[in-house]
Amino acid sequence: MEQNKKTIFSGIQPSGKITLGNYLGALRNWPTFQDTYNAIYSVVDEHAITVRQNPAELRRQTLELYAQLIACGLDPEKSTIFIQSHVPQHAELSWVLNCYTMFGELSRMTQFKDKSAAHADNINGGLFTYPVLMAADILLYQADLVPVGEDQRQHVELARNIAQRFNGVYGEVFAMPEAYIPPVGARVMSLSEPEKKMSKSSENENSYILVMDPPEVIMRKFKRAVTDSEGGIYRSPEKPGVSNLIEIYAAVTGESPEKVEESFSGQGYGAFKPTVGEAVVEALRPIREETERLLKDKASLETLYRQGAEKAAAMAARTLRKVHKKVGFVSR
Ligand code: ATP
Ligand code: LTN
Repeated sequence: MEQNKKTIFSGIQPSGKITLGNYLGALRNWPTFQDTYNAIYSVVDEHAITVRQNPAELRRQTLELYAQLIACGLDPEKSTIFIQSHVPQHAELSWVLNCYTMFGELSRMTQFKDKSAAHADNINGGLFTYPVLMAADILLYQADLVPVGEDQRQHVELARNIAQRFNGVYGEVFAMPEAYIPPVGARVMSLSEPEKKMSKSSENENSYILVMDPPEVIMRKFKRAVTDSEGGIYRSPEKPGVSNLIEIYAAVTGESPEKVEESFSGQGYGAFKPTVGEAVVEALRPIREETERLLKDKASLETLYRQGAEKAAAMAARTLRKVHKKVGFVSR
């Protein structure tokens, strides 16, 4: 690890197959940091089990996601890429930080409220303390910057509060992390219910585009995307579906949303929807193909995630040792 570089950390859950929202809001931005930062990225399987997962699928999705991080341009030589459960320090620090996090703070987390409503039959302790494990992920690596989509801003804020509280008692143990929210694509909305964010754990598969969706499926989902009866191609709070399509198109083509509105003005949805679909197909094609290639070579993938976990654990162990000492645990 180079001492003069700042550290960046982010995580993504293998709780389903990744969506266009995950890609535009998070993954796509990650490779841009790997030359200028100590970049550390994790497939957070421990977070994923806060809602019930099918074990065989979780295992497959974890490997697929790991391959996708590389397919999106992360270089295991430059960045540290690992699977969360392979680095036990995350769960260990999480326990300590739980004792420095207030019940009231956790009760205010909007993701907890949303997920408790969505999984009313399984509101478990892990769902509640999810943000503490996320704080542990970030603070273990002394991360300065945390690139996430808009929905995670509140969790990063909580990680800062926990760090501040801990540092307030014990001195400068943790670096103060800051969220980095990308200027475009930070909140891709559902194609079927555009008032909600596009989510990989949605029950309705027409609501999301998966990075691994074949072109014809992507085209079909865009053609079915919910719009409105007014007909104009411009952004407005009254037109969440159309606004979302404009923003998706802008994000994948690199054009500004204003420019997109201008060039499609006067056209109907019948032409606009497939144009957005085609742009998305082309943006995702190289990632899908590279992921498929990487997944064929399980042995190489295994070498990579083992090396990643080793590198991560070396950094994490340093922070955990310090924390254990500060709180008064006898050294091992
Ligand atoms: P789940 O639906 O299971 O909660 P998710 O789709 O929200 O999962 P996460 O693994 O929780 O995905 O998030 C990975 C990253 O993707 C985070 O940085 C998150 O902010 C970002 N992200 C998730 N959904 C979107 C979205 N619709 N638009 C932009 N970014 C998103
Ligand atoms: N909670 C995040 C995933 C996540 C994460 C992290 C992101 C887990 N640990 C640490 C940034 C830093 C999510 O669901 N989007």
